[in-house]
Amino acid sequence: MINNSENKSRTMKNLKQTGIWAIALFILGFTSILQAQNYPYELSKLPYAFNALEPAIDASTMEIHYSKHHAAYVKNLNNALKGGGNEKYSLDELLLYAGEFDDVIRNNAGGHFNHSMLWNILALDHPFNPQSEVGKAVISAFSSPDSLKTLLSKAGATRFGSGWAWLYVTTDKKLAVCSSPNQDNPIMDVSPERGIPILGIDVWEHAYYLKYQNKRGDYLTAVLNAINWDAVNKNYTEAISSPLLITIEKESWSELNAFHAIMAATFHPSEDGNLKPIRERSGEFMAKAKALQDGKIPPSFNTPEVKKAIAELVKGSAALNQMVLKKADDKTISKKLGDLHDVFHTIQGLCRH
Ligand code: MN3
Repeated sequence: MINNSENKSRTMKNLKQTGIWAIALFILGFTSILQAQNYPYELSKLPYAFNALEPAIDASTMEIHYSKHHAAYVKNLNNALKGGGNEKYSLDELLLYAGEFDDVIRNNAGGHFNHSMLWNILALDHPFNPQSEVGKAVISAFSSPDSLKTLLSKAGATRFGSGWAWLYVTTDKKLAVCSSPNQDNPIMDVSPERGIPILGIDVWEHAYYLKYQNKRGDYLTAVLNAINWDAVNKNYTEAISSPLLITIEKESWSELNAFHAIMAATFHPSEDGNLKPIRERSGEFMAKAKALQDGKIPPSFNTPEVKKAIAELVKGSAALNQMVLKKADDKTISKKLGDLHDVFHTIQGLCRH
C-alpha cells in the first residue's frame, strides 16, 4: 500500500502529464469524445425533442431525466469544484483519477459524462450497420448485434441497484461489455474494467420507472432497439485512436505505479537531504524494479527502449541496495538514486507517445 502523500505526489505528476497531453492534443487538433470539457461544466443540448424516442422512452421520463437529473449532476459538479482548487482539472482528468477526488466529484463528474454520452447514442432511425467500423468490430467480438444486445441486457439486468451497462473499447482496442455501480464508468481508476465507453445504458430507476415500473428487462429491450449506431460508430473510431486510451493503459500498469510510488517516497526526501527512506526501503525498491521487469508490459509500451530502461533500473537498484547494505555515505547513495530517478523518467517519457 502507498501512503497518502506518495499517492498525492503520483497523482499530481499524472495530472501534470495529462495536462501536457491536453495541450499537445489541442495543438495537433485531435478530436476526442471528451474534448473541450472544462469547469464550469454546462448541460449539453439535448439533440432531439423529449418525445423523439417514443415509444421506447416516453417524453415525461426524458424531460425529467435530462432537465432535472442530468442538470443536477452538472450543477453539483460545479458546486463541488468551485473554490476547492480542483477547477483546473478537465473532465477526463476528473474521471481518470476519480478515486483520488471526493465522492461528490466522482459521482457528479461521472453523472455528467455518462448522461452526455447516453443522449448522443439514442435514436430510432440509425440502425446497426454491419459494414461500419463498429459494426465489423461488434461482429468480430460478439458474432452478431443480437448477441451483443443479449450481453448488454444481461449486464444491465444483473447490476444490483443503480448503475450503467457499457460497451467499451479495452486498452488492447477490443470491444467488451461490463456494468458499473452508481455513476462510475470504465475510464475511472476505480473501475475494475478499464477502457473508453462508446455506448452506455442507464439502469437507474429514474431512467425507466415512470413507464416500465419494475420491469427493467422490458426497458432494456426497448432501449437497445433505439441505439444510434452512427453515433456509436463515431465514438468507436475516436476511442480506438484516442491518446486517452494509451493514458488508461499506462495508468493500469500496476507494476509501474508501484515502482513510481516507492521512487517518489524515497527520491523526493533525498532531494531534501533525507536518506532515511531509501536506507530503510532499498530492498523493497529493488524488488519493485524486479517486479516491473517480470510483469507484463502493456502492448503500447513493449518496446526495446522501455525494456532496456527497465533492465537498467533492475541492475541499478540492486547496486543501490548493496551500497545501502555496505553503509555507503549519503552523497554516494543520493547520486545513485538520482541516476535511477532519471532512468525511471526515461520510461515515463517513452510512454508518452
Ligand atoms: Mn440517469
